[in-house]
Amino acid sequence: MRLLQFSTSHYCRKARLALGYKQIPYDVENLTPGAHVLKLKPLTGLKTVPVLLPELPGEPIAIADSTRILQFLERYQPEPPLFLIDRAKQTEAELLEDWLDESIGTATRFVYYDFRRDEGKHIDPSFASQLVIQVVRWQYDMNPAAVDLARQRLTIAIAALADRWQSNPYLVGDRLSVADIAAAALLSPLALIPQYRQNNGWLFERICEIHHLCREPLPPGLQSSSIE
Ligand SMILES: N[C@@H](CCC(=O)N[C@@H](CS)C(=O)NCC(=O)O)C(=O)O
Repeated sequence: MRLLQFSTSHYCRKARLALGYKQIPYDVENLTPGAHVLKLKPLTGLKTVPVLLPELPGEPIAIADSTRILQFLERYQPEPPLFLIDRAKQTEAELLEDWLDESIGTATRFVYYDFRRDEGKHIDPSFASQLVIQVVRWQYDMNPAAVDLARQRLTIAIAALADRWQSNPYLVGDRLSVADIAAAALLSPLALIPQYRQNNGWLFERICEIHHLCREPLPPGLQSSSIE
């Protein structure tokens, strides 16, 4: 299998966590932002990564969207399962996954890129990096009002996740689910932002645990921390 990705994308991290959990061998192909559209549009009709190319007879050529990729992986290799046996719990996990994908992953992106152009500029002050940050901010229309809304959304999300994750290793039920994978990936960029790190140690502990379970290298900011 081949994963088309941007190396820094938190949605691509979500796909890698699932591949790692199931121990499915795969190669990655890192696309160049901008030029990626030329490759992806004809393949999937969309312009986002991750895209999985199963490269297997009888399987689709390309699967776009992290949620679809997780569904495909569950069908292709059911063990170890990412879907919960209890139907109601699985639906709850899918709802959380969708909320994390559609709302929280985007809010994280807004807050993260705002940080990287301001207090976090020292992480990579190079012209090339700051140019990418400016382009992404322009692409997603990241103005101060939108960043403020995103911050508020993250505050509510972290409080909601705390109710589940602080006292239980899993967000739903007693096993890893698509909800845990989505949360671990889509909130991981916050590990570089001191304000989030200082106030939510439990969150980054869970993110590390899930990366270990999935045999995926820890995200930037957690790589050599005491949490590890
Ligand atoms: N819902 C999609 C979102 C993926 C997504 O937003 N990917 C971003 C990278 S983090 C992307 O490919 N952006 C490029 C573009 O929109 O042209 C998923 O879960 O796969």
